Amino acid sequence: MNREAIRSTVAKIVNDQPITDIHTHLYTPKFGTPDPNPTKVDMSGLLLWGVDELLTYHYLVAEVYRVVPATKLPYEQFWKMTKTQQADHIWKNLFVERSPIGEACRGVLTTLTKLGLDPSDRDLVRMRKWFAQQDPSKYIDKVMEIANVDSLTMTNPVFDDNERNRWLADPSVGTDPRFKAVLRIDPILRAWPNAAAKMSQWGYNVTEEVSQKTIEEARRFLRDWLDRQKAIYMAVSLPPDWRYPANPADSIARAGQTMLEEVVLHVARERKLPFAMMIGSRLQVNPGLRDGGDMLGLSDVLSVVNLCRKFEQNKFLVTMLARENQHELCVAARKFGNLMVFGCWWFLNNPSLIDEIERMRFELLGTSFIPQHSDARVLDQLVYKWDHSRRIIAEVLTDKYADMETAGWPVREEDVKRDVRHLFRDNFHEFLSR
Ligand code: FIX
Ligand code: ZN
Repeated sequence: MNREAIRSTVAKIVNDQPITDIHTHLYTPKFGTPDPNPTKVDMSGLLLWGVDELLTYHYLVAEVYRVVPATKLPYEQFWKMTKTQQADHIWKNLFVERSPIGEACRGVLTTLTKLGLDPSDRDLVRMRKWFAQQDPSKYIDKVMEIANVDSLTMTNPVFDDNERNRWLADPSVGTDPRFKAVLRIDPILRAWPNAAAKMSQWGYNVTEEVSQKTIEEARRFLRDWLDRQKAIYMAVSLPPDWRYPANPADSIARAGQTMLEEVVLHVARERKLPFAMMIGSRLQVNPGLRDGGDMLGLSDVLSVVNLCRKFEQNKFLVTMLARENQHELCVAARKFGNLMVFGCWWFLNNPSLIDEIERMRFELLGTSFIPQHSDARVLDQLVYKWDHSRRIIAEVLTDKYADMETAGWPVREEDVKRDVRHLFRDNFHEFLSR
């Protein structure tokens, strides 16, 4: 096959491959959709969708404050605006008065175009009318079909009151064949004293001091929620200064380490579930931007190595936020079969970085990794996040297959199909069931 033939074959196979999206912030319709004029913002419906949610994505809120500073529009004033007013502000300043060339802006355009809504007439009102006609559950099917995604993995933070109360009120809230749940437990490792206080309010006999009783009760807590959610893995995000083993002088980090070793990894092993670590998020450096106020920091791959070596019976799904950690993480995965590298997370989810990272991963890991996840917070984002990533991954794969062909191993369509199936679905499912 010449390069052009390889390119078109690979592009078609990558496009036709249904994807299991292993990390999103999307929800089943039973979790409700936001009330346009919410009385209690933090108790609003959780499934975000539609053009105003697309435009008020926290990536774009952060970007609009680059062009209209808080000295001109104080944050609290922005958050008092209705979602539609916020969306109008972002559309005007990032799309109309400047070219929407940034990845998050371009993503909105790709989504609107692939939904058949030509954004070039810049008429938000017309587009809002179209979205208002959609039924959330049917719309999930439509978006999954356009994005060619056949399974969505939620992120279910049990320490979030709005989320937890919905599970307690109706455990079937997560029951939807299109969605799988993930037990997200950041406070247990990031701030054990706060987590302990909440868990004891919920009837678990735990204390800040990590006694044997606390360990037993915390394990019971995880088992209860894994059963309630039928979660397929447990997950946390960790700060750049997370270390394993923890700094002995830091009592909170030490408590977090004991909870990790004695509770989280113990129950994960018992249930044969992977433990996902998303490492490198430095939270709320600018609280005014709310979800848009987090950033990244260089993290420690050796801590991941220490954990994989010590807990060889555990399975670890790992993604890191700093570009500078990607090479070392790839090499760490060459040393530990219980380490599955996944995704170009958050600030890495940009074409130039996806290209660089995937190229390096194919060269160091062959097809034994999970190239991407969407991290979609708004349902419609699935359309652009997978469209953009598929194109880049197909380009990189084309180069790799062309090099393989030059080296004397002919490219066969059935082999490409098998490899792409591994990358976008089977590596994850095999890792879950291993
Ligand atoms: O911790 C996470 O799951 C992050 O993905 C999110 O918190 C982050 O805000 C995000 O949306 C990244 O894309
Ligand atoms: Zn996420």
